[in-house]
Amino acid sequence: MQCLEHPVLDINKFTLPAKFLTEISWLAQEISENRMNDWSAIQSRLKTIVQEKIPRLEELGIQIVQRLNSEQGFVIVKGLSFHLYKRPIADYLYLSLAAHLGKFTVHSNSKNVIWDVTPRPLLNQRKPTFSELDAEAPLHIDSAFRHKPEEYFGLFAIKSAKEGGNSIIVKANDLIQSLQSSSFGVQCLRILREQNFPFQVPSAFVGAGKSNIILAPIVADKPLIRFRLDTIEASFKCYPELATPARLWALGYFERFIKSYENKIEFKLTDGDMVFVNNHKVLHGRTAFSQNDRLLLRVRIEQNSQDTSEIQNLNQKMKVIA
Ligand SMILES: O=C(O)CCC(=O)C(=O)O
Ligand SMILES: [Fe+2]
Repeated sequence: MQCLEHPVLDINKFTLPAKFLTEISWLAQEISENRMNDWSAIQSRLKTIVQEKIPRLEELGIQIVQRLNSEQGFVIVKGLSFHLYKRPIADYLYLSLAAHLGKFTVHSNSKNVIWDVTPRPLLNQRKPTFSELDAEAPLHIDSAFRHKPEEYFGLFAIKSAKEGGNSIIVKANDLIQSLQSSSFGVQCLRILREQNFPFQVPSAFVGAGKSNIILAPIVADKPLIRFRLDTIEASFKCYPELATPARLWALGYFERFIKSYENKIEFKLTDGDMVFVNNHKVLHGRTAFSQNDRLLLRVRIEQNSQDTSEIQNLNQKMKVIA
């Protein structure tokens, strides 16, 4: 695997204003206890507080959105040191930054917008997700089963693994371009674009009497790429008639292509680092690890429709942080 350059925003000497933590501790507590259900109201409050008290965090949020919408498609943020605070303060600070990227989505089986990515014993027979295991997570996008997967997600490393647990990124644009360099690749791409593939919807999301799959192409405009092999394979098991020779061939070819693809970007989030990813333009994965206390906090975020004009306005008055 090639080790390509990765984009980093390093925030040196970031300090919170005096008394800030005492002022926000009640709100942080309420958020963590799930006493507040209206996430859009919470987001507006977080944004107002940040604008007034920590404008640097707002500027950083804007910079992150710019990077996510640029050709880079992801950005690593270092130096904030929010992991040094106890939860729920660390959660609060993370959300205060992430609130500037768009609208949080809630996790299926909780009312919370933060999901702990950490290995855990499974309580029922449910199929575990990548975020509950220490195994490798092969390249995928998040929420591949949603009609409109969230545009962005973030991971904040409270505690990273000493060995393994590295993040892998592949930019879909580059992947698609190199797929086009052979005639088999072009053929594969045509099937990935023109045929619908089934994505299994986790049981927690399925209403009574509803189908447990959605059908969508793997390569499209929005998202540019939609891929999660295990959910496609699980759907083929339930609906074998969908596993046509063309789909199986294209999937097999694509999987092998991704495995041997050289332009993978691999990096390790160390304690306190965050990564924000454009989930519509980038595939991500994780190497295996064996450390029960690895803990990343994940948020998923829908893009605000007014983003572009907001970014342009703020761009003009923005100072460069890094
Ligand atoms: O553990 C990680 O680094 C990422 C996990 C992941 O991609 C997921 O839970 O969807
Ligand atoms: Fe993921």
